[in-house]
Amino acid sequence: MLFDERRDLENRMLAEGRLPPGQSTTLKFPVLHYGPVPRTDLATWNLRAFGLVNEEKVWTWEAFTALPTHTITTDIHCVTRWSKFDTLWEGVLFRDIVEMVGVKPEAKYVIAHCEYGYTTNMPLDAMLDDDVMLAYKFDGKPLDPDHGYPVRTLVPKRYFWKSAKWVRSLEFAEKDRLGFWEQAGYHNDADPFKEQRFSRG
Ligand SMILES: Nc1nc2c(c(=O)[nH]1)N[C@H]1C(S)=C(S)[C@@H](COP(=O)(O)O)O[C@H]1N2
Ligand SMILES: [Mo]
Repeated sequence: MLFDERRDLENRMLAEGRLPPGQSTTLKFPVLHYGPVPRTDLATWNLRAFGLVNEEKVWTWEAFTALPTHTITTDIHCVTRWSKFDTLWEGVLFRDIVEMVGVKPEAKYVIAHCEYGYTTNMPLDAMLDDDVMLAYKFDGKPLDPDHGYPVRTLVPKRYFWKSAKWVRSLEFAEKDRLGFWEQAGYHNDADPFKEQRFSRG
């Protein structure tokens, strides 16, 4: 029964061109990360934007959740070969953050820094896409601790390791700097439809 439901969905997504090569469908929401799940106290939590910006900013939880939000429904693809369709997220658009801090023209890359030192890097251009956000709700509810509570980045057009859980700061940089999985041999671009899983070498 569950198998049929999953197989039907998979065939439909394949027909619609939404299932990237080498992926299969999941109806669950798997949890994947390196290291422990942080315990966050919203009273002391903050989010910082720094580097090549006109004005560094720090948002408390109160200030961050007062910013305008957007909701998006999108597909997510993990390099470990599962894809999940029509996931519903709410948060602050990354481009709105960029607007608020005023990014300098030399800034070409964004490095997301998370609790316990996880990082992931992205070109600034790609982060300005209208589906990239700092998400703090999934399916209308606060994120689960396992899935990045209180805030994660969401970069749906890349493999899911580019979506940084427990994000605490956003660095704007002139030069690219490989993040945690990128240093471990994952592909720097991570486009699921080009199957950019691992870097050559
Ligand atoms: N801070 C942090 N974010 C992270 C990771 C991590 O280890 N630490 N793992 C990444 C990987 S490899 C994946 S596949 C997704 C998994 O997100 P999920 O657990 O919500 O499915 O988170 C990404 N973000
Ligand atoms: Mo992953």
